[in-house]
Amino acid sequence: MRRLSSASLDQLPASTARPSYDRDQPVGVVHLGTGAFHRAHQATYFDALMSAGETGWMVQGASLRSATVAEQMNPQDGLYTVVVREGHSEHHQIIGSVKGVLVAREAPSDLVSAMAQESVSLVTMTVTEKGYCIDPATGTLRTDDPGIAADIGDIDTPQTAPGFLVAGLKARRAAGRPPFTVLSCDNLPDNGVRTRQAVLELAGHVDPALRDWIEAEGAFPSSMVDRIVPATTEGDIAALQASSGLVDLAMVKTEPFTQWVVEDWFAGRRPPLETVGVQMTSDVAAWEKAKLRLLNGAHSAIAYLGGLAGHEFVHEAMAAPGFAGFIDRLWDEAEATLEPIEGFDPKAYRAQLAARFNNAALRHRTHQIAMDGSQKLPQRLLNSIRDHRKAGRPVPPALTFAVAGWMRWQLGRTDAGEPYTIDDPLADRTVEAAKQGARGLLAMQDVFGTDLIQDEVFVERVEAAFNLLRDRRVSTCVEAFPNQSVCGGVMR
Ligand code: CS2
Repeated sequence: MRRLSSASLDQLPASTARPSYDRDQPVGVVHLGTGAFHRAHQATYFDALMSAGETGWMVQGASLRSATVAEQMNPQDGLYTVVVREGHSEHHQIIGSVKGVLVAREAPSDLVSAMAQESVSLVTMTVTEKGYCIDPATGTLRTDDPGIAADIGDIDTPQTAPGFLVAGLKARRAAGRPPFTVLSCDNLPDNGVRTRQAVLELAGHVDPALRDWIEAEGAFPSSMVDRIVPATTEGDIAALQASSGLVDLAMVKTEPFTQWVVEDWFAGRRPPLETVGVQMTSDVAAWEKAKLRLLNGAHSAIAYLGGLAGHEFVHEAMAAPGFAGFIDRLWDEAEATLEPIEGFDPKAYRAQLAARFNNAALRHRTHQIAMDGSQKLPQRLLNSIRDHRKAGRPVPPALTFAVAGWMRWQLGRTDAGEPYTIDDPLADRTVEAAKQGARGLLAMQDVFGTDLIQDEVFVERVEAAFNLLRDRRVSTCVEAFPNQSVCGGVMR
């Protein structure tokens, strides 16, 4: 069976949308981390820009470690299908904005050279929370990370995302070119601020003059990104092949919804993203906070509690007894920590989120979201709890219950006794700590900071919830959550 590529595009069914522009144009963007999320999100905006007649916004993709994405995309000339699913409807669009994918580990200097090209004015990145090599609790660069330590020793052969940014900026300065804008597209609060801090700190170790130049000339806008992109399965590829007649190993599946809010702070040429639906603003932080606490906070709660209760997919967990009510309660608590945003209606947003989570056609696996929990917990759940406590309010029960769900997840077995792998950079430590109970986990300062363990009421509540989730069935606990007789002494 033939592979999707420039040469086979004309074999696709007429209903499949495809690039209308000439793809032979300069690269304006380098993207670090060309995973499914990037392909379903940022790359589609650059595709829309070029479809609208803008030129020079092709994306040079890069994977920092694995060659898998390069193997999926390069034989396809960077082309791939975005499959948008909702209910029984399905829409297929070929995206043409990605030129190809470099594997940084195999050829680090090729990626540095790509970043230093004159036509490039933007480096975007989706390297996941752990890719920033920062301490999740404090947001500072982890100089004890082996990759960062290696980058400090030899910045010209970088290994980490901050390392590549510093090496790319160093090469531009040496070539007498202005810096590129660094646009983080990961689910981190103040992602631009954090990226800038990590880059400046690393550059300071390497060359203080380079650090000063980046500080003075560089731009690190924050951004909020949103689109649910479940991992592609072999079944998805086979189904697409059956309808399109071509094999597309780089396809992604997603929902109709997409949102991108970008801080308007650019060094050099700036893509007119506002013409393709991006919200350009001077303040992203409030949007990011709302999205992290409402969408991602609920996602993580569903992942741990739903996963433990044996639900494979988000929509299945949402339909299980007690879950939707529990998530609504969690949203009440998270919403209470948000400041008003112009153009943001929490009630409508929550209703839309519930509908998105109920999109059964997505088949979004709870285990996918459960990954890397230690890196996600602070911004998704813990900071909301902190805000309640700082405001002198009671311990918020649903948020606390969700944190206890993450703790219970570290025990490695579902309600039915099925074992699973805990996919987390700190798994060795979380698994050991969970054996000591909730307090063992709370002592992990890189997750919980130093404040929460001193909040005795919170500690008692989360410990009681953890013990409950450990000793009874998780499904029963969620169902009984609002019920005083089961959760009364514990959660109220
Ligand atoms: C999810 C996110 O896997 C996860 O942790 O919560 O990837 C989520 O689907 C996106 O942030 C939606 O924009």
